[in-house]
Amino acid sequence: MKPKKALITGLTGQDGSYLAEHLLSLGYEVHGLVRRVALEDPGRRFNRIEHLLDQITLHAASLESYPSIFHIFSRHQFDECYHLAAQSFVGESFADGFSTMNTNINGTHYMLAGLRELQPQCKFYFAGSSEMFGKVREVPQKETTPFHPRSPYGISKVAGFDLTRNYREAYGMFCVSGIFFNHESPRRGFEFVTRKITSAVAHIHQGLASELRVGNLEARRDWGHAKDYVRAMHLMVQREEPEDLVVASGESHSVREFCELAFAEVGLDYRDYVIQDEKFYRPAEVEHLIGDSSKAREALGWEPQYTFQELVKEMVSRDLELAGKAAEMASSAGAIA
Ligand code: G4F
Repeated sequence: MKPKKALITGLTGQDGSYLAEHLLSLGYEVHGLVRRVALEDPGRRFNRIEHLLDQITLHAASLESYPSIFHIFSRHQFDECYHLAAQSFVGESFADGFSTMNTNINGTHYMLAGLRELQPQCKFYFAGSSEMFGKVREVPQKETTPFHPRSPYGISKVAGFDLTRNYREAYGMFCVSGIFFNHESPRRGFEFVTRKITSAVAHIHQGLASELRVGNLEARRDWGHAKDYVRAMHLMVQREEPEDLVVASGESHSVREFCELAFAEVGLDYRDYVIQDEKFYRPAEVEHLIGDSSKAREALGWEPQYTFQELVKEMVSRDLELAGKAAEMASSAGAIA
């Protein structure tokens, strides 16, 4: 049988890299849509997918250019398309809401429009977000909880979610959104709070830093492991009928608890190092996210395999390795000087 062919946008990111690995392990032919600048600077941009480069096919295109997306869809047929690419840092969306809206809303619209025009049979997955719940109307949040986004990012995700549903309803395409709560890993970007914390823990432990400045320590998130969540994406696309589903761990922890646990991994007390700094507060905060994913668990037979504690442990351990190398390099540079 011919292998299934999947296109992933955002393949170089945390979720894209884990999803590519997962699909390859299932025998898929995996293609990625990446920006031309990434192809021109593979050393820096492909750090999460270096080990996959000889097993995947990359196409240069921009989510800001409909012709570039149309070009790919006119030359390659796909069975499944996972649209993960986005400006995904909420903090940055306050700094430049226009770029976030442009990439996230138009990018999603161009993908959907291109598929409708050229390959409407291709199944489409949209990476929705628990940020869409924003100022939450109920606890825990589930599929029927109304959205009340609190950032340009959240607003752009609601628009992407609505676009995805509209293509499903208007044109009968298999278009589905995962409403995913926060998911982290050692491949997380350093701007997100979890990685910022685990990286600081490792640097402090190695004597490379002395403090960690963060914003709101009381914000609560439902944090899972990205590896678990990409399995749920794939399962959602395998269903007979498209249905938007919440995927979450069902546990909520504060940023303070994350700090406490991460510093404790190296025997330190976070209170000696963590400083709250107004600079990292958001103009409008999402205070408390916790998901009810019972529908997804039943429909997909999905269960997360990682606990919160295992997630923190794995992230700290990876950052200790990296900081160890950085400390070695710093000391050998000092010896040469
Ligand atoms: O790690 P964060 O930046 O993630 P956030 O805003 O929850 O968004 C992430 O999860 C969403 C799913 O719900 C995704 F859609 C989105 O793309 C992204 O992956 O911040 C988490 C919390 C926030 O309440 C923030 O205010 O941590 C708080 N926080 C406190 N100090 C901080 C900091 N966040 C960051 N990034 N940096 C801080 O110093």
